[in-house]
Amino acid sequence: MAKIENIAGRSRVHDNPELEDFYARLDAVGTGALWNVANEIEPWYPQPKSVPMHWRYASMRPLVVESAALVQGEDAGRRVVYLVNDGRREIAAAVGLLYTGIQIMNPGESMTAHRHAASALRFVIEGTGAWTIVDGDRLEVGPNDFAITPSGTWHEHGNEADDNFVIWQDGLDIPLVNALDANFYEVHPDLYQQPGKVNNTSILTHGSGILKPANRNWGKPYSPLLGFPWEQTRDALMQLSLVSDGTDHDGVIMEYVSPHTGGSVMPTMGAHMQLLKPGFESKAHRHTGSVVYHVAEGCGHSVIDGKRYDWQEHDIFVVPSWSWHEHVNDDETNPAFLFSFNDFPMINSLSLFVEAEYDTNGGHQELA
Ligand code: GTQ
Repeated sequence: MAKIENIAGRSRVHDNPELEDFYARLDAVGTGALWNVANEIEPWYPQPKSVPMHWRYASMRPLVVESAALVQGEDAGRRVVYLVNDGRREIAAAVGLLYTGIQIMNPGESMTAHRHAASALRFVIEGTGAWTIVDGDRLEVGPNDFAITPSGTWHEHGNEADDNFVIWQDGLDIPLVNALDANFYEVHPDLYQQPGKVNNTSILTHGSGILKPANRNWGKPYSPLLGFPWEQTRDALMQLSLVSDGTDHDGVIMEYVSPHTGGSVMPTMGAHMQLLKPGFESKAHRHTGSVVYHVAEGCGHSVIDGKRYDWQEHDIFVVPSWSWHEHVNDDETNPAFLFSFNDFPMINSLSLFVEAEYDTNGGHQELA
């Protein structure tokens, strides 16, 4: 049944027996009448299937820990509990075309190496001893560190601690790459990579934050820096917060960037860390592009499409494209830190970014 909109320029064709007969004959030759679907497939503004959602770490953690005893890492490939958006179950997305999950590794455990066309990122939640080898570079990561395994890179993960789990959040663009019918997957021919002699090579080479090695070419479409340590990240935000209040909508916010280009770390997904000063209340806005948030430190709440979500450390919540949202740090003494990853590099490269500011008079204004 066509969605009728009685507006000039929109589809307003009512069914009748003659047309129904015509539609049946169109269908029989693999065609259809655009006017029956036009108002659906060309909405006035984005109509995401994803809904705002909030997953409490306190609810997920016991189940994630249970999975570590129930399933062998080598049988699962990766032992991950993934986050399902109520509106996107069929494509395993947490929001939009972004996937996210919580991965747990037992002490001493390691996973086999593989690569895929989808790009991946990690945000470490808890545990020492985590490592990931990305194209031979063995990267050591700890709580609140951010790391990337770009499209096509061999990667495998492990936990060398004797007595603690490692739990981290994975973020991938699997639903996007599948929507484009462009996904490939390969298991490493030797099952495990041979790491280089020096650990954390990408950080030692590209991680200074102020200097760039001279005379070095980098021909790949992603950041040569693969790991972004928390201490350096937190310091950068704290320092910026001494001289800036940041933006009305996000507070003090910085993007993790490729030191080679100054742009997003990967071509499909970008990531930010933001600091909400004690008591900070953002203004509401909305924009195209989907965002997955992870509470790195502190507590507060966000209002997404009119509903309040109170968050604590390591909770995850999502803001679908074009949803109104605002963030509040409920603590009057301590800053709150929100890690987030997004599809902005895609939205921007396709010139599809649109932002609007919430107008308390009821309407909204498009921002230039
Ligand atoms: O580690 O590459 O959570 O391929 C889901 C799919 C993690 C990974 C996930 C993956 C990975």
